[in-house]
Amino acid sequence: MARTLKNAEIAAAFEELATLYELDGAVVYRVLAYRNAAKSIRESGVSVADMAAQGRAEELAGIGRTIAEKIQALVETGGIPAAEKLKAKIPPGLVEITRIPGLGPKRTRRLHKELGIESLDELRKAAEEGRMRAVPGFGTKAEENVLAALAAGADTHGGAGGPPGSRTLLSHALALGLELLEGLREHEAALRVELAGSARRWEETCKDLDIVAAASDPRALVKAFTRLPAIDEVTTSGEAGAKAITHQGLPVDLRIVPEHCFGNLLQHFTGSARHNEALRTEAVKRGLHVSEYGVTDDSTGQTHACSSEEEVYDLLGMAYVPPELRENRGELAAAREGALPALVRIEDVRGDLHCHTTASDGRQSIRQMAEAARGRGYEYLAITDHSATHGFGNHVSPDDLRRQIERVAEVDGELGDLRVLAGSEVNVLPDGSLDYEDELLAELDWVVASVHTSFGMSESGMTERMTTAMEHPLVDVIGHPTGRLIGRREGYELDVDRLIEVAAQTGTFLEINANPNRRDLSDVYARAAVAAGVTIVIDSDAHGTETLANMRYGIATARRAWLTPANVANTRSWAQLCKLRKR
Ligand code: DGT
Ligand code: CA
Ligand code: CA
Ligand code: ZN
Repeated sequence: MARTLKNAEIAAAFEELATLYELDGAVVYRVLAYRNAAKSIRESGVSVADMAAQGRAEELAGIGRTIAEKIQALVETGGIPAAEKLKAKIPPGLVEITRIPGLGPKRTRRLHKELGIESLDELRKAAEEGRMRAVPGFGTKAEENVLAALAAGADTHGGAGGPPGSRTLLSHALALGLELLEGLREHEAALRVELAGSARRWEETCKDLDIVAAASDPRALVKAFTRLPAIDEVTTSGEAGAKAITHQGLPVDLRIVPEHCFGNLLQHFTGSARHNEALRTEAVKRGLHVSEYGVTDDSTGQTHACSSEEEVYDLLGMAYVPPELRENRGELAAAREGALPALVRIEDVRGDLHCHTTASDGRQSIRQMAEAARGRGYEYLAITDHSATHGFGNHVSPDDLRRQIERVAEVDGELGDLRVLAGSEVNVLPDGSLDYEDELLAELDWVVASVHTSFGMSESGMTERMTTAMEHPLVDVIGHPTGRLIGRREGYELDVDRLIEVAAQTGTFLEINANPNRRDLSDVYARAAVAAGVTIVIDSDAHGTETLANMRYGIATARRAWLTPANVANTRSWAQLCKLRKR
């Protein structure tokens, strides 16, 4: 039998199939179906090939019968018949062209149709000779981008799956990490099992997962680990632990440690390396030597093993440092002086002030979102659908918004103990104006202003645009202020220091958008904002009831930013929050 295909390989085959269909001009929903299938396969925690071999592929999220059959064919024969057919008719060079940043299947198709381009070489020539700009939607900038991408070797990278060494978004890593923890904790040999490393510090992305465990029978626990359904391949394994790779391609480091020094090892493997290095340097000044196995007093030569992390910090004369702060950003001095902040916790959040419904690009109704918010114990929820000019999904015309305000009031009446607020996520237009009239905005309880278009402005233009929006008396908060998408898109050109300064001057709140792809403001910027006197709002930006729970990633960013409940507007009651805002 052939080698079992990895999830990433199967996902890449469906990614390619979607691209081939799109190049062929297939209807949009078909292309989307294969793209979604590819995503679902890549993120699957179990082996998709094994599921297919057992005839169970349809049990996977997003996989129906047609796609299940294609997976089966791919696993058995090494190819998907529909893809082979398309490959026979579409020049192979076109698929390569779609991988160039800024092109993609739709634009590649247009270049093919208008200029007859079928290969990277022909593309390069067309760009060099200035022929691309004759095609609608392409200009000299597009030609420059193509030449730059080709020079940078964009054509040599594989397509789907991301380059090797790419980092995994925390939400994906954490979901896997918690599943692995659960699997390990269930085992009879497990005494203690904890997540360490960047995932425990709630960083934005993780290179790998680190797990620290103590076991009554280390070999048995390691063996159980290598057999967990999430594990694809075991790289090394022994009494001290194992290194493995999950089906999603995320490496996992399991270390088994003696229980009496569990605290030392957990502290060591939680890191960060920067924090630990500073910690050790500081300890040496006090005549102490910190290692993975204990804290040694240089004068007596005695080593204290610590079963808890609290003991480690205590021996060094410091308060316990929460993992989110362990980045060597001043936490050691604060811990020594007893000046660590009382960090904001998820339980402190009393409401969510940014979410979407089917009125724009959300998946549920106002009523459903409100019930879910009440289920989370919130006191208030602002419904903030996209405004009139938003480019995706439905948009809310001024008349739609007036009806929405009425509907929100109805739901608010129906849900006695939850305050449902009528809001909007209003687009900030390139000149800094908003896309509803002031009279209409004045009828809203809550206004989020965000940039969703014209990302390509100059730094001064974009900063001016945001400044103008913040000077508007009815703008309560700037949504996802820098516009970055973690691992995918840098924020737009923006003078963030100036943004923060004007937010402080105008009394405009700045958002920590809790979507794990955004976490915008970042920890560093949020800390700077609070230092400058800005109040933060942490929002889920949920597009469905289940993503209200993304609030935890916003809280994580806030904690990494050293924020206390007082720095966060929505730890207050709605009445108290209203006193704090500028209007
Ligand atoms: P990552 O994996 O890049 O997302 O970030 P971490 O922090 O999880 O890094 P990783 O997995 O390389 O190592 C886990 C922890 O082990 C790290 O946070 C601290 C500790 N560690 C690793 N290498 C070193 C080192 O060279 N020196 C010190 N002091 N600690 C280290
Ligand atoms: Ca790690
Ligand atoms: Ca590691
Ligand atoms: Zn939004």
